[in-house]
Parts: sequence; C-alpha cells; structure tokens
Amino acid sequence: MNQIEKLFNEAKQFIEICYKELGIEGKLKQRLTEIKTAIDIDGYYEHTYEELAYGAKMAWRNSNRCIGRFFWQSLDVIDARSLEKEEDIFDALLHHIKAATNNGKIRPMITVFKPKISGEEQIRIWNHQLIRYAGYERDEDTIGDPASASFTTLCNKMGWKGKETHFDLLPLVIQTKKNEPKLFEIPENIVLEVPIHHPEYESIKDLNIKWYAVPIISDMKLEIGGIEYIAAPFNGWYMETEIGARNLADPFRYNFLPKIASIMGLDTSINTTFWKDRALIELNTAVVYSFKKAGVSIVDHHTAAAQFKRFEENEEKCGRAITGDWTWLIPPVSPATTHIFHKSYDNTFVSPNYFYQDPPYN
Ligand code: HEM
Ligand code: NRG
Repeated sequence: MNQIEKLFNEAKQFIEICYKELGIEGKLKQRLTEIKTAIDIDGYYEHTYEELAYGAKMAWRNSNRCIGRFFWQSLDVIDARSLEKEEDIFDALLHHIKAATNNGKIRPMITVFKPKISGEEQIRIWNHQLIRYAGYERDEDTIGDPASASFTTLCNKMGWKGKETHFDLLPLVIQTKKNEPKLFEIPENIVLEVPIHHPEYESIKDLNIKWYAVPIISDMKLEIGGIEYIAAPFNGWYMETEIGARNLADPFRYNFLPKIASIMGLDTSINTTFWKDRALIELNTAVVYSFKKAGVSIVDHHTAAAQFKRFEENEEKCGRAITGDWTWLIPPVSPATTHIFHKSYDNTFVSPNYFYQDPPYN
C-alpha cells in the first residue's frame, strides 16, 4: 500500500466513526469523496473544525494512561491551524495559558496548530509543558527541577538566563519549518502558581514550595485520521499525586520527603517508622489543601478513580471497549485503595490518540 492509499484508509476509518458518533452519517459519502479527491490532488486533506474538535476529544478518550477521561467530552478545542509566524504562535500559546487557567477554574483545552504536510514539519514547540520550572545541575547541588536540566541548558545556549531560583519559569521555544527556533519569555503575571502550606504542620510553608496551576503538555503529537498534529498543546487540571507524590517527592526531582519528615519529627534512620510514607501523605495533603484554598482546580486520587469508574461504565453503555495502561492508571499513593488496582486493562493503542515523538534536541 502506498502513502496515498494508507492516508485515505486512515481518514476513512476516522471519518466513519466520527460521523456515526456525531449522528451525521448522511454527510459521510460526500465527505469521503471530497477527502479522496483532496488526497489524490494534494497528497493530504484538511479536517473541518467539527472533525478536528471531535477527533481531539476521541484522542483524549483513547489515552490509555489518563485517569481523567470521564471529562473527555468537555474539551475546548481551539483551531490555530492558520498561524505561521512564531510571534503569532506565541500569542496563541499565551491565550491558551490565560483561557485554560481561567482564574483557577481550570478549563480542559487544546490549541491545534498546522499539522505535518506531506511529511514536512510546519510547527514544533520544543517545551515539554508550556509552564515548567528550569533545572540547573552543578557539581555541588541542583537548583530547580532536574527534569528540565537538558532543556534549560538548551535555553541557556540560545542566550536565555534564569534567575537561578528553584522555580524559574522557562521560556517558550517555538520552531517553524526548518528555521532556527525562537525563544519567548512568558509574562509572569499570566502564570498562576500556588504556594504550598499545610493545615496543621505550619512550618511546611517555610520550605517555600510552590507549583504552577496548569499542566499543559506541549510535546505530544495528536494523530487524527492519518493527519499528524505535532504541535497541539493540551491541558486538564492536576491530580494531587502528580505534584505531591512525584514532582516534589521523587529523589531525582525536588526530593522534599526528608525535609517534610524532619518537620514532622519522624525518625528517618529506620524504615519501620514509615517516615517516607507518612511524609508523602502530608505532602499530598498540603498540595490539595493549598490548591483548594487558592481556588485552583485539582482532584485527589480517590475522587479521580471514582470518576474513572464512571467513565468505564459510560463507555460500556455506549458499546465501546475501553483501553488502559494499568501501570500508569494506578495512583502512586495507596494504589490498592482504588478499584483500578484490582482489575486489568487492555493496553491496545486506538486512533485518534496522543503520541510521544522524538525530541528536536537532546
Ligand atoms: C496522563 C490526569 C486531562 C491526556 C495523565 C496522568 C494523570 C492524568 C494523573 C498520569 C500522568 C503522570 O503520571 O505523569 C488527568 C486529569 C485531567 C486530565 C485529572 C483533568 C481534566 C487530560 C486531557 C488530555 C489528557 C485534557 C488530552 C486532551 C493525557 C495523556 C496522558 C495523560 C495523553 C499520558 C501522558 C504521558 O504518557 O506522558 N492524566 N488528565 N489528560 N493524560 Fe490526563
Ligand atoms: N505528571 C505531569 C503532567 C502529566 C499530565 N497530567 C495531567 N494532564 N493532569 C506533571 O507535570 O506532574 N492534564 O492534561 O491535565
């Protein structure tokens, strides 16, 4: 099968399901003829807004590793496919940050830029997330988020210099076609951040921990009907474990458990005080408490698992098989307290979906 046939097959498979679910089968035949003609003449086809919006939602529904899929139908889809200049793309990203943040009442949202055209990349965002903290690894110590070390080095090479605090906002790096990528600073006043404090252990606030409100993944590819949207940043809200049990707790990230345990007065010299486990619970308590106090959307892992159960039930009612990646769906805190732990999931990839892609730098 050649490229043209392959693309048409993928398009057909998507359009058929999409139009059926949208209840517009009446338009199916003509639309497929139109797509066939476009592919024959140009080598590619363009989605209507309706197809793009529903495809992005289906891709979320098919994201095996996501526990937040109960809300898949509520995704806001912004069509930014007409933009070509780095400055205009930057403006669209700032708009995404503001609109998704929505003063703390976070809106699940995706901004879709020009897809690959006949295999050629049009736009690529080099950041892993639109909002993330820089990391500086030195011989003596590490400042900030070690997960950002290589990207921070790249930004430094491009002439960017951070203040070297633990929470420097990284700039956005945007590339169009094969041009040199351009770097843009995000205005600080549009980035909502939450200072972390604890309802009982007051000294936790003295650690000066904070985290940003909105996780906006910007390095994954959205694939719909054979079309590859390689720049399509999306966000929902956080589940508390992502921040409290991983970003702030992993020994190779911010590594705060020893400090929390010390504030709690726990003996950290033996395993059987369960100081890591107890510190973990209090750090997660602090994250949820602080986000709620600040009026920023967040979900705890028990509520998220219950919502995921409803998603599974809804899918069953609609006659769709659900796919999932158990190793990612179970929360990293007390996994066996959720129903997810006690069953298995089929980890088959279904299209449309969000995919990893090779980083444009190393
Ligand atoms: C992964 C929760 C919205 C797509 C995850 C993970 C969590 C999560 C906890 C695992 C992350 C990790 O362990 O690093 C949520 C919550 C949402 C939400 C609470 C609130 C609405 C969304 C949206 C999309 C999405 C809007 C796409 C439109 C994904 C994908 C992954 C993922 C593709 C896998 C990421 C990877 O492999 O690195 N989600 N999510 N999620 N989510 Fe969601
Ligand atoms: N664990 C990562 C974010 C991954 C995606 N999580 C979401 N996605 N909640 C972190 O920054 O901690 N989402 O679209 O809401």
